[in-house]
Amino acid sequence: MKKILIIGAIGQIGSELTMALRTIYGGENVIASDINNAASEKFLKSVTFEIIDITNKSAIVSLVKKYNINTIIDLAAILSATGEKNPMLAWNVNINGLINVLEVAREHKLEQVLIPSSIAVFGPGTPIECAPQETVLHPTTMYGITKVAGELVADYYVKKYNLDVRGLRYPGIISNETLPGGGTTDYAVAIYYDAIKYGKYTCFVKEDTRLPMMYMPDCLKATIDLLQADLATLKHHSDFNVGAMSFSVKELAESIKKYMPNFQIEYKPDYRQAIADSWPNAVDDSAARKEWGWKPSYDLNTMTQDMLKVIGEKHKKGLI
Ligand code: NAD
Ligand code: AKB
Repeated sequence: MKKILIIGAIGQIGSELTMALRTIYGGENVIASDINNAASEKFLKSVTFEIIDITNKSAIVSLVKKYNINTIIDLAAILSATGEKNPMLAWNVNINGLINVLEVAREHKLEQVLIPSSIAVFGPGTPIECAPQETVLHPTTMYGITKVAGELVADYYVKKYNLDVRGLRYPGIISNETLPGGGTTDYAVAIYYDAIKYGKYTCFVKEDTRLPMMYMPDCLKATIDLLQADLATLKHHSDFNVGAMSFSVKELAESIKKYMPNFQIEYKPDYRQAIADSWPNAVDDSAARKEWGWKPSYDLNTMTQDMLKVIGEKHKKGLI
């Protein structure tokens, strides 16, 4: 049985992945942790939760021993936009934190480590229309640099120490439970909240900005499917491209207008435009499809319907 420690568990992905894993492996086998406890009361009441700083290796060791952990999921990160404001913090959390996790896993003979990567590994020189699995990786952000280095160091532990490390390059993740934490693709979440709350949105990238995106149910499915995939079928380890949909901001706004005809959008691009422009429009995820059967379920229209429904209900209840 897996005994999982999730680090970075109260973030956008962790808050939902923790709950999904609890239903599969049982609450007692999924330990949530983060650098602070700024999560909802509902979340903190329903999980086993520990405060931990991923840059403190001995703190990770203590939790591994305390709970007999055999699997670590490292979601602790400083994302692209915040990373450009504090590049050394991004390096420290994303790389030194990751190396702590890998070293603890090696020294304590853990069974598995899962570390997400990102489309931020791409940059100038990557084919823009559909980034191949194997391609030029010259990111322009410190976040992207940490993700490329993270993939390389993770694959090093696979080859050198036979450690089972897995990872996937998430596109922008869109969700309605926990707000995203300082990324460039955050506009694709904020637009739905502002549509419901104000009927309008001011977007920080231009209308023709097109990026790969994925709805949270597909993100959870991809993560859990990779976690559970038979190691023998994997040729790649920490760098799987995973795609679901690709749309411009204009197309996103039009999908909202289908259900909210009076919705309005204006554009005031800021420093995040350059980051978005350095990433591809879509990714080729045929390796993930072939090696562990990846297949997304949601497209732009089905996601928009669900996002507006869920956020609309929250707004009616006064929760947002
Ligand atoms: P998030 O910013 O919402 O959550 C990250 C969490 O890490 C936060 O709860 C934060 O408190 C925690 N954290 C920060 N510093 C820490 C430290 N020193 N010790 C312990 N915890 C710390 O991020 P997310 O969107 O949930 O991302 C999770 C992973 O997925 C990251 O590796 C990220 O790079 C990757 N990813 C996310 C997206 C996306 O669109 N959400 C896209 C691509 C990749
Ligand atoms: C960000 O925009 O930084 C993240 C990502 C794509 O990695 N959402």
